[in-house]
Amino acid sequence: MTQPVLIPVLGDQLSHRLASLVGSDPAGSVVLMMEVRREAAHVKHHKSKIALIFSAMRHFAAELREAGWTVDYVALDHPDNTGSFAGELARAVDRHKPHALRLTEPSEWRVREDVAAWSAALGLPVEVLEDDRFLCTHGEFAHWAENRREWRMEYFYREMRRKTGLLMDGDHPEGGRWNFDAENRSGPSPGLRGPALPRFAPDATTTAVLALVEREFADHFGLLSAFNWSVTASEAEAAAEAFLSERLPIFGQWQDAMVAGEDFMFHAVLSPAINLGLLDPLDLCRRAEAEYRKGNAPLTAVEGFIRQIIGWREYIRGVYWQTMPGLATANALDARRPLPDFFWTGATDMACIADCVRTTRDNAYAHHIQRLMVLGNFALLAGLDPGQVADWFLVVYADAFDWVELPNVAGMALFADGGRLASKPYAASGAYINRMSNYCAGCRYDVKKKTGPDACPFNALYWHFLGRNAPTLAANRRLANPYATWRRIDADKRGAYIASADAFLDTLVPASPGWARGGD
Ligand code: FAD
Ligand code: DLZ
Ligand code: SF4
Repeated sequence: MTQPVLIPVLGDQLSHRLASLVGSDPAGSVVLMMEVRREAAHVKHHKSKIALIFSAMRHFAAELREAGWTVDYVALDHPDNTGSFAGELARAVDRHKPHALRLTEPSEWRVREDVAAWSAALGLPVEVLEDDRFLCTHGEFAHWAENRREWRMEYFYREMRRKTGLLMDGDHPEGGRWNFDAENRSGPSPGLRGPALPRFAPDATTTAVLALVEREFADHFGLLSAFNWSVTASEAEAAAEAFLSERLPIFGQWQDAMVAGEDFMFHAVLSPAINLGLLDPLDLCRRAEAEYRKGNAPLTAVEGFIRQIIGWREYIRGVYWQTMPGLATANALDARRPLPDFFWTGATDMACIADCVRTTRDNAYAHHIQRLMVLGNFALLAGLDPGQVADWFLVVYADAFDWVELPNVAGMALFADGGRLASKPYAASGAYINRMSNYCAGCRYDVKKKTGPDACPFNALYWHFLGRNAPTLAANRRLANPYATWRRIDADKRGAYIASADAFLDTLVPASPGWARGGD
C-alpha cells in the first residue's frame, strides 16, 4: 500500500456506518484501534465496562477485517503499548507512514482536546468528521439554542419528531399529543417482575478479556461475575428484538417503578450498545414505531421510549457541547460535601441506596429512576460535591461517557448548572421513593417519620436542602408550593428538621478518593 490514510476508531465508534469508514477506501486505509490504560484508568472505570469496551472493540476489529479492511489492533498487554492515544498514534505513524489521519470526532471534550494537538505532534493533516450517528448536528443544536432563554427538552423533542417524521400524523403528533408522560408513572404492583434478559455466553474473545481485566484492573470497582453485555452488533440486535417484543408494550407504565432485586424491570438495557455504536438509535426508534403501527405496543409506551432517544439523548448531547468546558466545574448550589463511602461499598441502612449501589456494582447498570430519584436525589439533598458525584457516575455505569453522563449528573440530577437543563431541581422526600418502589418496606428507617434517628433521612434532608438553598431557589416559580409550605412550618419544627438532617449528615464517612482516581 502506498502511503495510506490512518483511521483511528475509538472505543465508542464501533459502527460500520461510521463517517470516517464510509468515506474511505479500504484499499488505501489502515484502521487503528487502541486499548490504552489511560482511557481505562483516568477514572477507574467499572471492571464490566472495561471488559465490554475491549471485547466489543476486538469483535469489531474482526468484523472490519472480514469486510476487507486492514486493521492494526493494539491490545492492552502488547509489550510496547505506551498507554495513551497520543503514544499509540506516534508508534502507528512510524509503522504505516500515513499521508494523513481521518477520524470521526470523539464524543468527549477531553479526547477532542487531545485530537486538536495531534496534527502538530505528528506533522500530518488530521481530518475530523462530524459524528452523523446523532440526529442533531452541532450546528442545528446551536441554532435551536441561540436566543432561547430556556432550553427545554420538550420543545427540542418536537423538532426532532418533525425532523425524523417519527410518530407524526402529517404535521401533527400521532394521537393528538406530543407527550404521554402523565400516563407513564405507575408505582409497582405487588410481585411486579420484568422478563429475564437474553443471555450472552462469553465466547473465547470475551473470556480472554474478562481474565485480562480481572488481572490488570483488580482494584477497580465492580464485579465481572454477572457480565452479560452484548459485545457485537448481532448480539445487540438480539437484545433489541427481545426488548421490542417483550418489554416495550409495558415499558411506559412501569418506567418510573423500582423493585428491590429487580434490576432491569421493563427498561431497554440498550444504552451501552447504543453508545458504543452497536445499535443505531434512529433504526431502533423506527422499529419501536412499527410495533405501535402493527398494534403490538400502545402509543403511550412507544412515545415514551422514542422520547428518551430522539428527545433526551440528543438534547443531552447538544447541551454538553453547548456548555463545555464550564459544565465540568459548574456548582451553582455551592455543594461541597465529599461523596460518602457507601456509594462504593453499599454499606448503608438506607435500603433504597443499598439496592441501587448493589445493582450498580453487579451489573454496571441501574435504571433511570434509580439514578435520578435515589442516588442523584440523595446527592442533591445532601449537597455532595458535583465533581465527585460526576466521577462516580462516570466510573460505575457501562453506558457512561462524559458527553451523556455529565449533563445528566450536573444538570439533571444536581442542578449544578443553575437550571439550564432542568426547570427545577429533582428533589424529593422519602414519600416519592415509597410511592414508586417497595424499598421502604424493607428499610430500618421509617419513611413516615420526619425527624429523629429512625426517620427516613430523605425527609429531613429535603427540608434542609430547600432551607439552605432558599437564597438561590426560592424565586423559582416551580418551587413556589414547597417554599410556601416551608414558610408555613413553625420555627421549632423547622429547627427540628435542620437538626435531624445535620445529625444524619455528621454520620457520613467520606469515601477514599482512590476509588475513582489514582492507583493505576
Ligand atoms: P431506557 O430507560 O430503556 O431508555 C431507552 C434509551 O433512552 C436509553 O437506552 C438511552 O439511550 C436513552 N435515554 C433515556 N434517558 C436518557 C437520558 N437522560 N440521557 C441520555 N439518554 C437517555 N445515560 C447514558 O447513556 N449514560 C450515562 O452515563 C448516563 N448517566 C446518567 C446519570 C444520571 C444521574 C441520570 C439521571 C441519568 C443518566 N443516564 C445516562 C440516562 C439514563 O438513566 C440511561 O440512559 C438509562 O438508564 C439507560 O438504561 P436503558 O437502556 O434501560 O434505558
Ligand atoms: C471508556 C474507554 C475505555 C475504558 N477504554 C478505551 C480504550 O482502551 N480505547 C478506546 O479507544 N476507547 C476507550 N474508551 C472510550 C474512551 O475513553 C472515550 O470515551 C472515547 O474515545 C470517546 O471520546
Ligand atoms: Fe430509602 Fe427512606 Fe425508604 Fe429507607 S425509608 S428505603 S431510606 S426512602
